[in-house]
Amino acid sequence: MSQFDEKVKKMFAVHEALITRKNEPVEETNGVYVRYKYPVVTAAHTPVFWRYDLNEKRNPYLMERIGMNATMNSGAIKWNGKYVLVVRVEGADRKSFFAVAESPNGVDNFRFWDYPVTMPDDVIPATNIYDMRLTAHEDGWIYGVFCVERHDDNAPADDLSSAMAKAGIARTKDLKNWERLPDLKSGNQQRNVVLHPEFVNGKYAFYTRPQDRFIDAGSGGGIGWALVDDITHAEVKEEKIIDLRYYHTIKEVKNGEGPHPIKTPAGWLHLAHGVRSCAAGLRYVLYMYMTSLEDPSKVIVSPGGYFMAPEGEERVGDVSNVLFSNGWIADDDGTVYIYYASSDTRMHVAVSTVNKLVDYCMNTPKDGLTTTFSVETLKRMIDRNLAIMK
Ligand code: M1P
Repeated sequence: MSQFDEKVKKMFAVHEALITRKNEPVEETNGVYVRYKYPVVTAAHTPVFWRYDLNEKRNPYLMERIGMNATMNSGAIKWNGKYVLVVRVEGADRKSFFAVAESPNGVDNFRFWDYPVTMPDDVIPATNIYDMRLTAHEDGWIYGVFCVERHDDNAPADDLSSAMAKAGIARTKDLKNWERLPDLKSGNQQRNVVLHPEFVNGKYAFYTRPQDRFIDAGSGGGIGWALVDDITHAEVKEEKIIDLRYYHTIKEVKNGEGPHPIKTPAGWLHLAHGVRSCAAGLRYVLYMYMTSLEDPSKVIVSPGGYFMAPEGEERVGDVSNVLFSNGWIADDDGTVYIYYASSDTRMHVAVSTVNKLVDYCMNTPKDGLTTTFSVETLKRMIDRNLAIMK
């Protein structure tokens, strides 16, 4: 075997060892969920044949030709018995694209399909697309709703950073062939838009996140809700804010819906991200809330504080101090696989159950918005516990 072939063989073996490595639950700390030790998808999980030209004549030094920078913010769905992620892969050229990775058990052995997703363009092509939320809708289609980013042509000529965010919509039956629908029409910029899985009053329902500017949510007060008659020409005509931002909370600066909510007998279970500002920059954490079965836009419980925050090596990456989730899978036995990205760099999984998550939502004290309220809440817990401990 030539030296080149040996190097190629070794590279494939190292890659195979990485993607087939058994994952391990980390000892439970808070009783709500269990994190898994190893990230489930990293840039190194992308196929060797995406990154290296394997022809010795064209690539005698066996150099990486197409670099992959990150694998993050992934939509998730149980599909043909497999745990499937539509991963946001970001190349070294900063362009994100979607690629499907599937696992037989949800916690390890995620393997990418051979080709990335070919996403058709809308009328005006986008520069970048990312953060797909997958919804198997009761109309029979699987929808992918994602952020579509284009340069803001109204910005001064020397400003090459200003951009416009919109929600792109596409649908599929097989996760391979995607039909692109027109972008969601809206009076403001939108990111973190999510399609609710059921019709509401006979209409498609979207969770929205109106924002004045590309980065700042500005006057967009939080997670919004809009009903749409025709998904093939989706337009936000009326939008109401259902989960508001508040001063001195984990979602003071911004928030955004995560994956579509999970239906439970107690209500719709929601996972979202909240953003606050600090001297180190923005801090993104995950939080939960529940809405009513009768009216999915009506919040019924809002546990205070964060559900998950970046820990250990999760805290460091391309955009440090960030947890972000746009995918989870609820199995028929009630197990919930929460897929989350850390610091815009890699994908992880944490596992819980529907019952535990509902219990968490129902019994975590709300954020009373002041220190006094928090201390009184804490004192009540101490009183009750000391009475038991006596
Ligand atoms: O960098 C953190 C996240 O920032 C954005 O989220 P949001 O619009 O809520 O601020 C998104 O670009 C997301 O992809 C990214 O992970």
